[in-house]
Amino acid sequence: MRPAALFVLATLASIFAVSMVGVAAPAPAPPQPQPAPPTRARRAPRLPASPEAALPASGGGQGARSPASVVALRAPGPPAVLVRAGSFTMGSSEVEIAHAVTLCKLEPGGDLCVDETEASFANELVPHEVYLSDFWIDRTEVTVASYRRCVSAGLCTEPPYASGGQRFDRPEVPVVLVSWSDAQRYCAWAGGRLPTEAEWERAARGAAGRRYPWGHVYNPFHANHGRLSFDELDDGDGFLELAPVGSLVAGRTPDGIDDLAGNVEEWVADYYHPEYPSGSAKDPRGPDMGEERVLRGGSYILGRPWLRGAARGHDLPTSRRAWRGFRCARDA
Ligand SMILES: [Ca+2]
Ligand SMILES: [Ca+2]
Repeated sequence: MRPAALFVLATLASIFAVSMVGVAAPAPAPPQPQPAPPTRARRAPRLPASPEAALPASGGGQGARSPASVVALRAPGPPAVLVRAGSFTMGSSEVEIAHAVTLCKLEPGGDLCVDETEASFANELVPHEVYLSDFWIDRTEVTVASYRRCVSAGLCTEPPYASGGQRFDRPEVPVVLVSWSDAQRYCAWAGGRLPTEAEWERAARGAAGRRYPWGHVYNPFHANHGRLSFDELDDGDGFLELAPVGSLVAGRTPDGIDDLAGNVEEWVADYYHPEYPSGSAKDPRGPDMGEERVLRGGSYILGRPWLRGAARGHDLPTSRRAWRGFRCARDA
């Protein structure tokens, strides 16, 4: 189902991700029965024994540089945005998924994207009508500064920065190296909860189903993204690794929500299932059980197709990644 080229990419990417953090050069990754395509899903099987293995290149230092083309304003705004009740279409059609493959081919390593890549986006099927009640969602990803308050209160777990991720321990950037339970615990402490997958998609795509948080057309300066390449980091947006939350104002949704595409991918509440239930739904909360939890929005190591508002990632809830954080939601 998947081409050898993609397997080679996934294998080399694994080797690269580990070698970048300065640990002993690993033996080539053993062949896997079902090598994953170049999506977030490919990272799920290689859970690190320690957080170092989840850390990307250390060359970023503070992870940012600011070319003149990037306006790094962190304009103050409300901590949360109210999304009014209504219906929207969740998920993607076959045509939209084919377009995602086209987007993949535009990446630097796009020659490795073939039509079979379509399989990796098939988890967005099928489009279905969802009605959501009013809800609040955080305007930004949860920052290190905010998360630290919960740690100080004795209710949240300190992220394992000491294991090689000290450069991510900066107050203005999103907290990373957090498990799904860490995220859930923080949101409860803050008086909320993780957004449902449907709420997250509604926030990112709006009621009319735009492709990206800012609109329908990809713009590399509107999100802190990465790329499909052996080097997954891309500082063309001004940031090699984490950006302070709300840095890319042009990528804000019309509702005023920041970084729903890129920077850190975000845990949401739902268990992951590779296909949506058919039929319409009201305030869906996902499957009753599962092994993995859903991730949304792409990150600073992923390229354009994975930054779409409909794109879905997934991983074990105990996993911790240097490109993964969360934001909270609340009932209205
Ligand atoms: Ca970037
Ligand atoms: Ca994000």
